[in-house]
Amino acid sequence: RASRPWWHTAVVYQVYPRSFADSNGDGVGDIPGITARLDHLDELGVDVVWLSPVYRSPHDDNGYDISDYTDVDPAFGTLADLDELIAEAARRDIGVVMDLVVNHTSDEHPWFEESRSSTDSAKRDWYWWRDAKPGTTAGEPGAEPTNWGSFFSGSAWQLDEATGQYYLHLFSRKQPDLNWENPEVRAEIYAMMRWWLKRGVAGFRMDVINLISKRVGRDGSLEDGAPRADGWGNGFPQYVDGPRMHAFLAEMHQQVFDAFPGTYLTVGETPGVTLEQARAYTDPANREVDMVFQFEHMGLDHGVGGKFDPRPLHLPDLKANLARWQDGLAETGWNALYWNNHDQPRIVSRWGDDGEHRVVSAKTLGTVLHLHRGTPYVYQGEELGMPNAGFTSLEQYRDLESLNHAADAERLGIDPEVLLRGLAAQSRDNARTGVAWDGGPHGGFTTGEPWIGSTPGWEHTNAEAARADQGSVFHHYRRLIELRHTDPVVVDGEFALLAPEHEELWAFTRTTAEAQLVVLANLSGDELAVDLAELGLAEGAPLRDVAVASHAEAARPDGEGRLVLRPWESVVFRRA
Ligand code: ISL
Repeated sequence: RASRPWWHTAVVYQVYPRSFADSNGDGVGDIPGITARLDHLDELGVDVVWLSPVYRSPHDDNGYDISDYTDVDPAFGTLADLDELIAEAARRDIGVVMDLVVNHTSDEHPWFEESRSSTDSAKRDWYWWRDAKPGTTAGEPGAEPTNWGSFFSGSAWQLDEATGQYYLHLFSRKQPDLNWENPEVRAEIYAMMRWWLKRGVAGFRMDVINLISKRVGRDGSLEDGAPRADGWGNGFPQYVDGPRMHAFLAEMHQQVFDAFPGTYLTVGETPGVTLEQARAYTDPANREVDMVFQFEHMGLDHGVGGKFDPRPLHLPDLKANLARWQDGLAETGWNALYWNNHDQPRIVSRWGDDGEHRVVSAKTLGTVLHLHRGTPYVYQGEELGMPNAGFTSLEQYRDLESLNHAADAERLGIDPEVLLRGLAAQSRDNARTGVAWDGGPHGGFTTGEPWIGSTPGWEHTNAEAARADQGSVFHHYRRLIELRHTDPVVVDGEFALLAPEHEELWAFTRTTAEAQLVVLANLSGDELAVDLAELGLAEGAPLRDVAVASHAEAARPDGEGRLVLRPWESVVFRRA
């Protein structure tokens, strides 16, 4: 596979700049802070940094509401700072991938300001403006052009008093959706992307890219959705994977990436994506994107009331889900592998044990993910085994999804205790506290007052302590990344899930013509005896060589083909 693209063997590290490292003591992370910490990433061994948005923004959604795509927000630094970060990363063979947020802009973007200025503005059609529903009066309940609910509670439509029309915002009111049907909009976006490629970026992570094509009738009509639990309509069928999705992505590829020599990493964030759709998006023959983030596994602990109504994970569901994606994209397309990002609770708290077994459970979760086939993503702090934020009162939350949900809780009949429990388990703020660099105040994230509370435990869970301890989560992730870089079986090996129904054991093999990796992981706090014959592993070369393991002294099979895993222990054997 000499001709495979470089990102097949790469590992990506996501930086959420606001919470990574603060260089100037204002309590907000910034670009010079990232540059100063590049050696941490270099030691970890990652190939790419994906930077969550650093563009100019009013920060209604922490930078996912952009008011200038070609400038850096003063809170994060300057364009010169960013150029320096890109250059310093390149010196360490690390590429910088930018976040591309083009389903919507900020309502403070000049395009939207011009668009909203009058119904016959030249840019009116750059966004989704619609009259109140026929037979209603604008502003009254039920007058919204469709019944779609927003991702962040409430209607997806906002009335603009000045012109008497509504605009669409699938996310916050300050994130109006761009109208991709308009060719001028697309041309502006492609030009902006080329501008970034010229600046030396390694690619793009494309925010909610599968929502850009809305299902719109010839007469401009948009259809209502079926009622959802909160009373609003589910617009998903009207804007997820819409009719012109593939045309838009293919056009983007041609207008942007084909215009520059070299290969880039492109990853689409695609909520609600199906395996079949993902195959089409990532089939190299279609020339759209390299890989997509799927969300099915992230929904496995969501209850009937949605993400803030969590239920326990049933391990066989998770194993089956990832296995299905492994098989589904084995021949065509490519997987993006992740446990965490800035929108999800911390994995060690979510599906590991952030108490007694924090270190080993974080390592084992890392092992199972990184031994799958695809490109793994590590979210800042995951390599330290950082747990959830541990917030216990509403005042501690900053995220607008969480705050809007809290504001809606009474109407939804959610008891305040239940609300706090739901937020503590699932709020996006769990992943947005400052990274703990050392044992100092706020874990050394800032010398000032951080913009959000700090995750307790930085005295022991911090980067300095982790780097000094060969048994840390950090060194385990470093070994997993190194294994991917040195062992082609990790990259290419065919995936086979063993014992799919087992509720504690996660076992699978990765196999090429030359060698096989056998992954055995105990996803429970109890000792677990594994019978190799039952798993079909008794045949073939003995399991002797350990490729990577959660414990310094890894479990070994005894003479009878039995192997006992300690609580949360995992071991990866390699045999020829
Ligand atoms: O986090 C979510 C809700 O729990 C997801 O539905 C999330 O909103 C969705 O994946 C889209 O996320 C992306 O776009 C949003 C932004 O708020 C997220 O941070 C970003 O990752 C709007 O730009």
